[in-house]
Amino acid sequence: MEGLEQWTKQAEQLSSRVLQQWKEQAEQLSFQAHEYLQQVPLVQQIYAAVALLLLTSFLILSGCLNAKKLNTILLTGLSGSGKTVLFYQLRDGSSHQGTVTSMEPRKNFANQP
Ligand SMILES: Nc1nc2c(ncn2[C@@H]2O[C@H](COP(=O)(O)OP(=O)(O)OP(=O)(O)O)[C@@H](O)[C@H]2O)c(=O)[nH]1
Ligand SMILES: [Mg+2]
Repeated sequence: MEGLEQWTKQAEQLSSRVLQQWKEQAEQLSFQAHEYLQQVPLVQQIYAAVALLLLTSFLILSGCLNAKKLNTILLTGLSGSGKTVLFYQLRDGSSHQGTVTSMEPRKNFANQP
């Protein structure tokens, strides 16, 4: 038991050290990016932003146009709410009376071993 606690403490220390390193690296990178961006003229920044906007719009539009139409639907609802009847009506238009509930609650559940 003591070994497990020690191992957990070591793992926590290691993960916090790794996270600290990642945080420092991210801060350094963001600082470098900021320095670099300040050297780029404003006009070029605007061109880059517009190009990025156009590219994103193009990708979203082409994704929407080429999206395949799936023939899958998901029926959800409480037990006995009419999912099976609705399924049969969608499938062949039959009313399919006398459906059987898929799940019956277990009786005397608390007494079961
Ligand atoms: N009056 C009326 N009864 C309905 C309607 N839809 C379903 N029922 C009845 O409700 C009962 C339960 O319908 P099911 O389709 O079996 O319900 P379910 O959602 O599949 O139930 P589970 O399989 O237990 O999840 C059946 O006796 C149906 O005949 C409806 O629109 N109106
Ligand atoms: Mg059902």
